[in-house]
Amino acid sequence: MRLTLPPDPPVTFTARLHDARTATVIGRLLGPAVLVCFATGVVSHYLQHPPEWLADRLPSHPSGGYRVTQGLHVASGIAAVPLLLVKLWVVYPRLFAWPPVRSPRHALERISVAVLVAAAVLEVFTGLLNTFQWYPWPFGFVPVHYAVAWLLLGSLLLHLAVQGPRIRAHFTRTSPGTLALPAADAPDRRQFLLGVTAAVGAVTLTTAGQSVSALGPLDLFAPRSPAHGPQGLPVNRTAAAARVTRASLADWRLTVAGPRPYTLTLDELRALPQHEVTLPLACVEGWSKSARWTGVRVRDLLDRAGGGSQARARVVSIEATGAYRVMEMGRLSAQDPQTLLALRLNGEELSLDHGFPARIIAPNRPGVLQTKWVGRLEVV
Ligand SMILES: Nc1nc2c(c(=O)[nH]1)N[C@H]1C(S)=C(S)[C@@H](COP(=O)(O)O)O[C@H]1N2
Ligand SMILES: [Mo]
Repeated sequence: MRLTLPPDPPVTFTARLHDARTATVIGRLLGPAVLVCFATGVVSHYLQHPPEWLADRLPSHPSGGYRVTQGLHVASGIAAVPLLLVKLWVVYPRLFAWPPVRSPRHALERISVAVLVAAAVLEVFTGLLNTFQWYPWPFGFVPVHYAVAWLLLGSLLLHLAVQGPRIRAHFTRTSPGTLALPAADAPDRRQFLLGVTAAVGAVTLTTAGQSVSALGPLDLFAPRSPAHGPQGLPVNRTAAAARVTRASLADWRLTVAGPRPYTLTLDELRALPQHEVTLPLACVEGWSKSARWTGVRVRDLLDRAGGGSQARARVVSIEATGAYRVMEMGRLSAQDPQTLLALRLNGEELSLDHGFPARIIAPNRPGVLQTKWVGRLEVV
């Protein structure tokens, strides 16, 4: 019986950059970016949605911890965008490999790569658009971004295992196996990688200024500049968007619920011992900014309602609707002496957009949990 040869591939790729060495070198950058992004993303998720056993153990220190982890999350995610595009460009000729499936094992490998690519693209796409607060999809951002992160991690680990021998062979220039590649690749690849590094450096440097103040002057493309906003601080959701007006606050009282409930007027709050802290506001979208806050310790308010030293808190905003109207705070945060019901920001009374008459500021917490326009505190 005569064997017929398979037809030639529809396209031939002669470019030398589409080889395993280039794919490995890009992977050496993309892999760590994805892993850092994953780890810091899990931190962010558990700070915002802790399971019951964790809620009272979430550390309130270091006070700027979330600023660092979320800054890294967004920066590594942004760096992953050009790296992912380049990686796909390097390996795309394999899409046209012939025959498309050589064996059951090969078929599984291709399916796992398809899942990896789909998860990676979906993850950076949803994350990037979230930094612009743009949600052009019918599903909730948080659950999907979180679930796809695990899918991405799983398919990445599988990919690393399957490609292990190849990665080892091409990991360094002196790895066994690398010598088999045509030496003529070297200058091309060096220039290519230089370009990729420059692109990644450029997108990182022109966006990291949203959380690294030293890079502020280079902050050209981040959706929000920490330098702009009333009282030297950006505003995420304005009072107008939350439908909070001076008029709606005319009869404002702080209600503190607990075994010994009470209410306070703003003047009564101002008459209580005031404390000053310097703490950053660190938005999940990536911007952060440190500010000086003055107000009453949350633990003192809870204590007066009969909370005791183990109390946690629930905080309710006067805002009628909105995802961040009700916030829960575990014991370590509620009892931290730096956790304030703040009345003043950078030496001035809070502006309406920053949460007048009173807002929460707490160490090592995501911005979404720094509740503005607080109307009610509950001992839990
Ligand atoms: N009541 C209420 N508090 C809120 C929000 C909100 O939408 N409603 N947004 C949160 C988010 S996402 C952030 S980042 C911070 C921003 O605070 P700022 O607007 O004072 O900078 O407020 C938080 N507090
Ligand atoms: Mo935020």
